[in-house]
Amino acid sequence: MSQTFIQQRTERTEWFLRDRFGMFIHWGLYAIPARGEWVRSVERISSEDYRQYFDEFNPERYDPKAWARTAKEAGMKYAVLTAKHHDGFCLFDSKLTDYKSTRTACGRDLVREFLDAFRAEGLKVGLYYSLLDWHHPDYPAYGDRIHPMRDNEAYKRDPERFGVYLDYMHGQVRELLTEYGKLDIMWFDFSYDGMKGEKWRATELMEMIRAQQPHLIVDNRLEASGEEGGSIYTEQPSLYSGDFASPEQIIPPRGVTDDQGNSIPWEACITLNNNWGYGANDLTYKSAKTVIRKLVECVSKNGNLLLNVGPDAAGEIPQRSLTVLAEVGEWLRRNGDSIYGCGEADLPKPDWGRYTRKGNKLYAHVLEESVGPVNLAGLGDRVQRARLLADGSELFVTRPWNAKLYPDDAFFNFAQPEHFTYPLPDER
Ligand code: FHN
Repeated sequence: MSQTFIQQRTERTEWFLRDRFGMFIHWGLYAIPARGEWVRSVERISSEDYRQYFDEFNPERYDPKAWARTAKEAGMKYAVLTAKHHDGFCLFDSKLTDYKSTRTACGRDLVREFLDAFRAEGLKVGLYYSLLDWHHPDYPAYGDRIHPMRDNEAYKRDPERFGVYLDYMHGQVRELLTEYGKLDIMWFDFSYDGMKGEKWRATELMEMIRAQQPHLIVDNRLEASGEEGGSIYTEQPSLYSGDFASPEQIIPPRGVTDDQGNSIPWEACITLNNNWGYGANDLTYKSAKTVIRKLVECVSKNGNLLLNVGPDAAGEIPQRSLTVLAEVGEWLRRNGDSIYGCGEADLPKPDWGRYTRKGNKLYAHVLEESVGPVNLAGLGDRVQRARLLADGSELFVTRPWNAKLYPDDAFFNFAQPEHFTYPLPDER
């Protein structure tokens, strides 16, 4: 693929790499059983039995404006909502199916309300769209097969039949791109086994996407999954390799680079508890401290964090999620300069934490309790001054007591000057 392709990808993702922190929202019929979004497959729920959730779905407390305020106050700059997950239920008013929110008791176009509310709060907006579809009669999963995505008999047996599904899938993506205003992200999910790339007619799909919304950024899962990355990691990315890699429930040890070592846009998608969809009994929520540390780690490696919430069947984000997000937002209100617009610092990771960098500003995230001054090893005289970002207070930068031994070291200390054991600048 040409440098122009890479250059266009760089231009498209400029806002994405600046914003760094987004909200992932997995919501749909599976919020009623409240055992995660794979419940139909894992528990082998038949189409008939799963239909009960369609018949009763009526999220009366769905207030996307409240969701948008929550995301904004948490310091999130963009949000991605499931427009359709693997169960095939559409949260938007698709003309290609009746298996949609506007045909349930709520009668609402949940996607349109989400987009309007989050745009009104100034957030960028994205839609997740499942390539798999356990409901559509022409998708291999038709019928009640456990882990249907792994069982592709229908495709092998009758590609024509699967082609009918692909026309449906492409048609719905076109609906989302042409009837819901300017979108910022399309988050496809996911390729697997032999189902990747042209098996989805991905070139045709990407050409349509680029024609309809050329600025839109797309993830890499038209040819990849959460575990594998696809050609975006290579020097020859395909047309449908996507604009960013999407490691899932992990933060890559050294960030994400192509096979030439060039950093490429990436976003770690991570759940707040252990479920993407609402899990009523899943109380394994990460603390705000953990979320902040993971956000710092992503940015220190040139990546984004897409943090997931799973609203309940009433349409509300769980209180435990709200509590964590509020605390993260408080930290970002005071320390967001060290996250937004920042990236890796091209310095060895210090023992005490991580660096992020923006231009000539270096942010030292001291994550380990330090005994005495914090060593900015290797930075020596390059550090002109230090300030505590949260309140702007001065931190004295000192040189080691035997500078000859540590010529490239500099230290700063959170303690007040009288606690210093080193000569203060004016005493040198
Ligand atoms: O199977 C899905 C899963 O339900 C969830 O949507 C995640 C989010 O990235 N993607 C797939 C698993 O990789």
